[in-house]
Amino acid sequence: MTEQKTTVLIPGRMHPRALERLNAAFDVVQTTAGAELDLPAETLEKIRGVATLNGMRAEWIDKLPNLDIISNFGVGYDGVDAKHAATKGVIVTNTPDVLNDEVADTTIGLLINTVRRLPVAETYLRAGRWEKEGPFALTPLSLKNRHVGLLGLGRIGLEIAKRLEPFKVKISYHTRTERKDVPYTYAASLMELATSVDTLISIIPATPETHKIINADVLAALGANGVFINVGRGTSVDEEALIDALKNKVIAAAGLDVFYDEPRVPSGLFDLDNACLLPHVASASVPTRNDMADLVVDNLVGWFRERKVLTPVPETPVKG
Ligand code: NAP
Ligand code: 8YV
Repeated sequence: MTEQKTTVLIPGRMHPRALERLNAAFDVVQTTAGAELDLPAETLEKIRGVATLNGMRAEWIDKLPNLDIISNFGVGYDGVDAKHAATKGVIVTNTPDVLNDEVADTTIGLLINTVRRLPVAETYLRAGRWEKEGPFALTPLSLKNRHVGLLGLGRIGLEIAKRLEPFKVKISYHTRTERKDVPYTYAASLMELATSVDTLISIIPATPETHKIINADVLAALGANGVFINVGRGTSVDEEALIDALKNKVIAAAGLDVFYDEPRVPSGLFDLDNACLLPHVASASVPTRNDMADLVVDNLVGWFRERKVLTPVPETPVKG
C-alpha cells in the first residue's frame, strides 16, 4: 500500500528548487494566485500546508478547514494575513536571515549607482558616446561626507549599517524602539531622522503603520542634496510625492528596488534621470534564492515530520 502524502497548496508561482523539493515530499496542488480559490471541496479539505510567494489572504485561509501552516517565500510577509491565520491556529513562517547579506550588498550597490550614476555612464559608453562626445559628465553627487539615515535597523538594516562603516559616512537610524547595542545615532521620529541626514535608506516592512510614511514633508526635510534609497517595501512611499520631489529637485536622487504596485512602475519615474530603478532584485541571486527556497520547504517538512518549524513569524501561535 502506498503511503498517503500530505497535501500542500501552491497558489501561483514558486521557486523551481522549492517546487522540486515540495513535489518530492508532498502531494502538491497548484493553482493560480487570482481572486478566487476555485478548487473542489474535497481538495480544499485535504490541504494542510501552503507554500506561497507572499500571497495568502484571509478569505483563502478561511476556505481551507484543515490548514496547519503557511510557509512564505520571503522575509516580508505583508501579503499573508498572519494575524487572521493566528486566530485560526494556523502557523506562518518566513525566510529571515538567509538573505541579509545579499540584500545589504545590493543596497550598497544601489546607493553607489544612484549617487555616481554608474548605470547611466555605462549606457553612455555602450552607445559609443565616449568616443564621439568625450568624457561622461562629472556627477554632482558623491558618497563622500554623507550622513546616512536608516529607516529600520533590524536584521537587514544592521547589515547595511555595518557595510556603510568603511565608507566613512555618518550613520543614524530610526526605529520605534531604540537599540542599545549599536554605535549609531538614534532619531526618535522619521522626521527627526530626515531632518538630520542627507541620505535616507528605507528597510522597513509593509504594515498599516508604515503606509506612505515617506511623504512630501519627509522628502522636503531630506533636502536638495538628499538621496533616498528604498529596499524595504514600495508601500512605505507616497510615490507621487517622490516623483514631484525628484522632478522639482526637492531631493537630488533616488534609488528604488521596490514599488507601490509591483510590477507596475509609474511612468513618471521612467522619465526621470535622477532615479535609479531596479525590478525588486535585492535578494535575487541563485545562491540566496536557493537558501530561501530551502527554508520554505524545511519549515513545511519540519512541521509535518516533527511538529517543529524553523522560522515562525511573531504573530504565529506556538504549537507543537
Ligand atoms: P526586521 O528584522 O523585522 O526589521 C524591521 C525593522 O523595521 C526593525 O528595525 C523595526 O524596528 C523597524 N520598523 C518596523 N516598523 C517600523 C515603523 N513603523 N517605524 C519605524 N521602524 C519600524 O526585518 P528585516 O529582515 O530586516 O526585513 C525588513 C523588510 O525588508 C522586510 O519586511 C521586507 O519587506 C523588506 N525586504 C525587501 C527585500 C527586497 O528584495 N527588496 C528583501 C528582503 C526584505 P522597530 O520594531 O523597533 O520599529
Ligand atoms: C523577494 C523580498 O524578492 O524577502 C522579501 O521580503 O522582498 C525578497 O527577498 C521576494 O520575497 C520574492 O518574491
